[in-house]
Amino acid sequence: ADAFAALSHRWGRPPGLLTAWLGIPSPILAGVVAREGVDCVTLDMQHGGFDLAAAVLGIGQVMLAGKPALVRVPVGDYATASRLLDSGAAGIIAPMVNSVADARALVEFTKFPPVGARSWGPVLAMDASGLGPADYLRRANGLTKAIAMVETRESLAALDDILAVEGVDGVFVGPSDLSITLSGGAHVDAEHKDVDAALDHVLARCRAAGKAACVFAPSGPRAGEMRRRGFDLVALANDVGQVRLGVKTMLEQAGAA
Ligand code: 3PY
Ligand code: MG
Repeated sequence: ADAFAALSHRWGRPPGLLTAWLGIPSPILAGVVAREGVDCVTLDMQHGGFDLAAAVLGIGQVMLAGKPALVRVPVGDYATASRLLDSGAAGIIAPMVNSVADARALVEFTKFPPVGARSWGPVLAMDASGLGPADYLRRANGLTKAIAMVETRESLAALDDILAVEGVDGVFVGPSDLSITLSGGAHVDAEHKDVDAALDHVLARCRAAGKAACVFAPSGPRAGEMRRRGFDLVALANDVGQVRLGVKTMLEQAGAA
């Protein structure tokens, strides 16, 4: 149960967790990154290239490194969320959760009764965690996290009701989509002052509800700032940015840039 417990023990407690965020659909890369100092690794099936097979293999590699794997599913694809939990994902990030109905659908597929209606079949999750069926059934709703993305005006308006849905463990702000919706499509700016004000609001409402506040950060410095502000889980930009930064840094070190 180590990789699950590593997430659930620290969930909602400072200091905030830092997650890598991968779109390049390589299970091997997921394992490499997991062995660095990150707290967890998120595989992105919404905008990244991960399909179900690559995500299942990636979850395995991340767990082999002793770290929890989170997966962002495609919009509304809650059936896939169940399959990823069956494979050992420690949490699901669901994009564009705009209403209580969306939040309830997420919970239905990610939590066992009586909270939700998740179907039984956690074969790899039990194998990797060492939990037998009775323990997995008893503990899964607490060990695995259902995280609803708040990244539209509708979602912000429904925030308190979404946070009140039993089984929603936290919300995750998508600052880029939020900047688009808040500006009526005029710009995409993850660090715009309107987004910043919304971030404070989400953090305060999460605190009031006793649930975790998570956020995507487009850069390392911004990730540090979000963590200091009190976010419980912060995504460290993405794999493409990290590879670019690595190449640039090494070129500089080689005196070639
Ligand atoms: C957003 O900023 O909209 C996200 O979904 C984070 O990747
Ligand atoms: Mg988004």
